[in-house]
Amino acid sequence: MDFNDDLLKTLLHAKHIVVFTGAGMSAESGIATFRDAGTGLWEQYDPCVLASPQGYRADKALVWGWYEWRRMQVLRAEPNAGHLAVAELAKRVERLTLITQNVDDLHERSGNTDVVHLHGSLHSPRCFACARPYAFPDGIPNEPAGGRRLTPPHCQHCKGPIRPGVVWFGEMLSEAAWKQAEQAASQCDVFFSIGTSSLVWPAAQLPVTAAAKGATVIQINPGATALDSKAHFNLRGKAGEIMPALLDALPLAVS
Ligand code: BV8
Ligand code: ZN
Repeated sequence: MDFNDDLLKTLLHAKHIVVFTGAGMSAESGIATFRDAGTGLWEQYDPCVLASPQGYRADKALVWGWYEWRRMQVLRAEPNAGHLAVAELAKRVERLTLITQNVDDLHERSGNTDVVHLHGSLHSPRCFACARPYAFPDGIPNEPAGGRRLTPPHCQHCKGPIRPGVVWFGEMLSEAAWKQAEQAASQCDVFFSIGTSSLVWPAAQLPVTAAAKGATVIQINPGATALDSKAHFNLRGKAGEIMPALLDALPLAVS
């Protein structure tokens, strides 16, 4: 796979790279992207409604069953070549900030540390009423392929229903995570946007901020997205193919 010389030169001299990822980053690990996560029982529901406090209040068992089914997929999945290439890139550059919209832990499991989770994590459930953290029992949930309703467990302290530790639509992002992400986007000299449809705000603002501050924006996605017109390089293809090829094209010491 050939890459544009300017792109390689920019990477070679990069002092601070931001890698911003979405659900497409985990697609090659067999995890349905957010837009496709509504299969089986959830086919008839809009994921943006299921992923909201209103959706949870309306039918806790439907939503909790969806998240347990997704958590099962994540626990059964392995990081893919794209995750591993991002972890390798972090070793080669002076400074890399990894920001993800994903609620899985595949970046951590491929060796990245200090991952900024803008939308929370499947692995940190908490009480819907008193917000106390809830500890999952060991093991992998064994959810039927087509999915099922599953009544959520209850908080030991106040008996409130347990909810996923993710940021739902209509909920605020963690102040600290957002501040860290905005700062990195404003200071970096290269901003990768990998596997995101760039439709969810305020996360979708990050590459726009980076470009406005003079960073080179590189997008990796097999399809067209809302970011196409603002990215300096649009690499059409899968993260698990393009990222390893890009690392191969770079000499070992990037900067
Ligand atoms: C908020 C956790 C303040 C849950 C998620 C303007 C400003 C601020 C807010 C808004 C705004 N306009 C609208 C809003 C409201 C809303 C919003 O953005 N709505 C959208 C739908 C228009 N935003 C919010 O509510 C946010 N909160 O702003 O707080 C506030 C408070 C109150 C009232 C107003 C404002 C909170 C948003 C967080 C939602 N939570 N996740 C869960 O996961 O269940 S977002 C969810 O979508 C996932 O995190 C997912 O990662 C994310 C984004 O989707 P993508 O990652 O892009 O995934 P998608 O499936 O869309 O696309 C996959 C892509 O991968 C595709 O492009 C595909 O081509 C590509 N791909 C496929 N295979 C591969 C690949 N790429 C590479 N390689 C491959 N192999
Ligand atoms: Zn509680």
